[in-house]
Amino acid sequence: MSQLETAMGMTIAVFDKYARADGNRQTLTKAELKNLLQKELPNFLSSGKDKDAIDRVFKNLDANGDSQVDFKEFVLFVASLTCCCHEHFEQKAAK
Ligand SMILES: [Ca+2]
Repeated sequence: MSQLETAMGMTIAVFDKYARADGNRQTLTKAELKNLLQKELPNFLSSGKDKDAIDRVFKNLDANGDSQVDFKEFVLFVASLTCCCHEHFEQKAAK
């Protein structure tokens, strides 16, 4: 597999790993999302480890408001986070 194919496969695998923790394997509950963020994106939450931070992230990700984060909602989040990283590194490179 190419690097990009591997990255796509890993994104799916990470979602699946946390989404399967309880009941519905197609979606992340707030508890599952919290677990995922703490383990997979520890730096993302470092500024706010409180419950409010998780609540805010969950609300932002749950675009259709069904109190679950599905794969589409998750992958959009990963994509926008990746864009932020890209911008960050471009700014660094420009200096
Ligand atoms: Ca949702």
